[in-house]
This record gives sequence, C-alpha cells and structure tokens, in this order.
Amino acid sequence: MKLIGSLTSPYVRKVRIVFLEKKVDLDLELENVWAADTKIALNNPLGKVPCLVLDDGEVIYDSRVIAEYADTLSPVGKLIPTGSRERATVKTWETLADGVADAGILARLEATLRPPEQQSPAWVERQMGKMNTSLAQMSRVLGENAWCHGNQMTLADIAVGCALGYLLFRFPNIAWQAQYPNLDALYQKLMQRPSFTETAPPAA
Ligand code: GSF
Repeated sequence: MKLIGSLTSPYVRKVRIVFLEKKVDLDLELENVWAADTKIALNNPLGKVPCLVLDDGEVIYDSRVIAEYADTLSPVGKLIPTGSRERATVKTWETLADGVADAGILARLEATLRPPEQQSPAWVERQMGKMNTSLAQMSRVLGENAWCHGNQMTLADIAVGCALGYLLFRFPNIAWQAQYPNLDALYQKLMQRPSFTETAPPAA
C-alpha cells in the first residue's frame, strides 16, 4: 500500500497519523501537486493528495475516505465509533477541522499563486472568517473535555490536531493558542504522540 502525498499537507498528515496509530505499514511517495510536471492525475483525476494506491492498483481518495478505510485495517485503537450517531459526531469534527485547513489553503493560494492584481482581499477575509468561527466552535464544544468526543482519542482529535498544526505552520500570526487555551492543551497532548511528532511539517 502506498500513499502519495506531501510533507506539508494537513490532509496527508491526518492520514499518515491514522496509519501510525493503527500500526499499519504504509509507504509514502512524495509528490508536488503544484509542480508543472506533476503526475498526480494519473492516480487522482482531481489532482489532489492524499491518494492511497492499494496493492492491487485500486486508488482511494480523499483523506476522509482513506482515514475511514484505514480504521478498518487493524483492530488497534478504534478511531471512528461504530454507532451511527457517534460516528456522525466524529466525522463532523473531522469536517470542521478539514474545513479550517480548506479555508487556510484557499487564503494562502490567493496570495501565493495569483498575481497581485487578481488577488481579492474580500475573498481572503471570507476564508479567515471561516477559520476564526471554526476555531471558536472547536473550543466551545471541546470545553473542559479531555478529547473532542468521548473519553479516548478519535479521528476527531487527529483531524483537529492536524488543522491546528497547519495553522502554526502557515498562519503563525493567528493567536489561537492564547485565545483558546483548551485547544492548545489538546494540541500539546497530541504532540506528545510519536504519530504527531513523526509527521510534523518541515520548518517553513
Ligand atoms: C483535500 C485535499 C487537498 O486539497 C482531502 O483529501 O481531504 N478534501 C481533500 N490537497 C491539496 C494538497 S494540500 O494543500 O494539502 C492538493 O492536492 N491540492 C491540489 C489542487 O490542485 O487543489
């Protein structure tokens, strides 16, 4: 099984952490999807990573589908509850966390990929607003709980940790750690785990 991805993508990181937590071996093949000569479309016509290539050649994307699949591959540490309501709760956390990364990436691409005359401050503002309201929601729902859902780490915590790590990596000016100490405490706890330290993005 091979994962095509990058060391900077929060979605790739989420999937790698899931595999590490599940203790399922995974090869990582690095691909720069932004390079002119990227071959990513040969595996994912959407041109995105992460992209999981199974041993028989079947390809699975996106990160939420891969994470869900990976959770079934070993009985170690169930990350998504089986009950339908609880499952939906954890997957909604994941969607919220991924959404923070989505908004961050859109805001960043505006500044890095578009020529200055085509950039829209209103668009960037819109994405920053999504990031801020989502952080507030995460903090509010987490409250004083040890984990996002239930009494053990789930995919919800992994996704939130990856989104927060992405903010530290790409948006160090967003002062979420001071504003939301409970999110910071969760993040620090996650960063004690080898799965998180091993997948930390390279220095910017
Ligand atoms: C998002 C993947 C994505 O945007 C998922 O897998 O969860 N919903 C998808 N990946 C980025 C890499 S990164 O910025 O994390 C990507 O591959 N973008 C290339 C493009 O053309 O959008």
